[in-house]
Amino acid sequence: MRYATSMADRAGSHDEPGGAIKERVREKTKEPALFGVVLLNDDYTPMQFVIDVLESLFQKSPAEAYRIMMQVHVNGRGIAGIYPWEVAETKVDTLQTRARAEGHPLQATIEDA
Ligand code: TYC
Repeated sequence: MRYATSMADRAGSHDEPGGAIKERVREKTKEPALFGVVLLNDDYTPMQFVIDVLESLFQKSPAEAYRIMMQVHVNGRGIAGIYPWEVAETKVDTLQTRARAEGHPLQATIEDA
């Protein structure tokens, strides 16, 4: 921590001589926490729908989208992308809205990255 001046302490009697006022200021920047959006396998969602979602919502190339879809199909789960919390939540929301609109049971969860 270091100290900087501001209006923050003017209400009290902590004013420094010459009008300088002490306030804590964060020196180290903190990266936002990251979370993985995990796609789950099911028996009904068409492979092509999963590939389309990976390309359009998770910005994957066609080859990468195919790879991730097959990973989920074979292993039961796979990471579609890694994002800050609110972005991950919105991706899951959009994915489920699109899936339900087309009658697919596709599910995704969020996990610590
Ligand atoms: N298992 C599905 C099928 O055989 C394909 C699939 C892949 C479904 C990935 C969901 O997250 C998923 N049609």
